[in-house]
Amino acid sequence: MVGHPFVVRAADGSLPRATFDRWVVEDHAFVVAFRGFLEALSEVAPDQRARDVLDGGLAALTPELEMFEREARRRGLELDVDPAPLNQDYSAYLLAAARGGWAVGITVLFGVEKAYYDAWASVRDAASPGTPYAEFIRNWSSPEFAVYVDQLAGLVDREPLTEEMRQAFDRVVRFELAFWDLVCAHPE
Ligand code: MP5
Repeated sequence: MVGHPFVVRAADGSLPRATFDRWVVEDHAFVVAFRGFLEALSEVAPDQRARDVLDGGLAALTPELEMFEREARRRGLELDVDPAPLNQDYSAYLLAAARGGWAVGITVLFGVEKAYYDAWASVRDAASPGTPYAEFIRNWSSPEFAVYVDQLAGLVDREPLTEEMRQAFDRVVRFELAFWDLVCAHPE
């Protein structure tokens, strides 16, 4: 994932403006849908410890959505658009995973967040000090976010590993790669 052209080019500053614009619009729609996934997962959380970790994740979504809205205003982007079919498929998969029970749902949540931690930590490590993506880098590669991802890993590790969990994790990885592909493959 960290070798994907989106991540590599965000880090070296060569990402076309239109590609990042498309990512802002699609990812904003993803995060709006993702909130529904987190709420559905909270409902099947097995105990208070799990609910507390998920509550932290839900609370972080308000400032995160504001960050997307600020960036969209700066870039003159319309956020109220129909998400691409792949983005809708990913969101539908997340909701289905939450309804499929806690073990699969928490595995999916861990995969989604770990993907962004690894990607943005890799951008952070290679980007120049003047990077236009500083706010996004901070959002997903801060020490606080690393702690959240570790807490999610801890919740996954409490569950006996099943084939369904492995399959769910693999699906998340493939959706994440397809998401980067989607935003890179726009007409110039
Ligand atoms: C995340 C995201 C991280 N924003 N977009 C995609 C496609 N994958 C993962 O989730 P969150 O809720 O923004 O931390």
